[in-house]
Amino acid sequence: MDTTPIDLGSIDVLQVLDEHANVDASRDPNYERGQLVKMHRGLVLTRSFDQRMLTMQRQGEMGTFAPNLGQEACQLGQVIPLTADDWYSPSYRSFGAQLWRGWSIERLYKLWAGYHEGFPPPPDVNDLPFSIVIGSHVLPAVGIAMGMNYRSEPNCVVVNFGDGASSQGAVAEALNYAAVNTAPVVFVCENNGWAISTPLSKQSATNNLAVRGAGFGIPSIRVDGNDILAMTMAVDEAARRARAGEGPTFIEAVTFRMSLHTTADDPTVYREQELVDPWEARCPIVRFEHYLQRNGHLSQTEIARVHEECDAEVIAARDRFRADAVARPREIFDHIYGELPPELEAQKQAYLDRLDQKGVE
Ligand SMILES: Cc1ncc(C[n+]2csc(CCOP(=O)(O)OP(=O)(O)O)c2C)c(N)n1
Ligand SMILES: [Mg+2]
Repeated sequence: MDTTPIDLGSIDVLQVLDEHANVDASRDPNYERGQLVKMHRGLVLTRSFDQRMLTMQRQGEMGTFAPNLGQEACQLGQVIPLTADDWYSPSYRSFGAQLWRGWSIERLYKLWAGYHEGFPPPPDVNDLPFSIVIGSHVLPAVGIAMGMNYRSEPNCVVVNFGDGASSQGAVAEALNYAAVNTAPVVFVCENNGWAISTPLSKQSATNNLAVRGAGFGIPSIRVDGNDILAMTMAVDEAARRARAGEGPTFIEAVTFRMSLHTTADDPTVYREQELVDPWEARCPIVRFEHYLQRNGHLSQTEIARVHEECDAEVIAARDRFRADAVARPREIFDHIYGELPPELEAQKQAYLDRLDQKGVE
């Protein structure tokens, strides 16, 4: 099992399970059955949630939503090796990782439906709220890692950002600062091929984004992002290095955005289906299920049951969300400023008057 980060010039793709679920035995981490079953459940729950959210958005229950179809392994693998004392700084597409870290399904429903109760991370979960401002959250993640350095805490921070974000200046500054100061941070660049309608080829002259980490002197590695075992191993090794005071690692997770950028997007107007089709065969969940079956960890019947149970779990959470989520339109000015600036105070008054006129509570 060789997960040693590789120098610029020899950056390679780490893969344990190939597209046909054949295992590179020299790299198989041989996780225990209990861990493998938990990982599988996490993948399936992520997909069930994704599909339910899309339906709920189309039925008017969610404001918007950023699906992660096909990126489930990449997302879970980046947090599976973390402890509760490590920190995670997600992007808006990271709900699979959030579910694994301890966010409840109801909290995520509330978040995407616009209820402020859904936004704060749950108590005792060391996560930041996700960032929508592309790349901006990578700098504070390095800041948290520097805090660990100053306090000699043996922990690390994982921060996740996209291929598009990797072209932002803030990300370059974060990489450089972390490298120079040996910050215990794991940069996970989730290269899903697209930044909304912009393909990687239009925003990067190299299709190997791991060189962006290596260029700053950070040990960097490319990983098959649709291979849950490879992702988990790579992040585990990077987290171990970070906690041991050996500084940052840059992981380029190569995957593909199978679905919409967000529910406001229609990819059929800018990309051909032929580009998407080959990735169907690389489905991270099907691949892992073949592995589990071949190794006698789960039967076909047990796998089907996990899918049913996860679907039932997201439906039950939806029903609790519906019962609990009561719109309170009078609060919409209340959660940003401690003291409202005068122009917003005037807007608030006008808005409240209008609610009064319409008889809205
Ligand atoms: C600073 C900034 N610029 C532009 C946008 C608009 N925007 C939202 S998502 C996105 C694309 C991001 O692509 P990528 O980083 O590859 O992440 P992905 O959506 O593929 O997960 C852009 C340009 C933004 N949110 N923030
Ligand atoms: Mg992208």
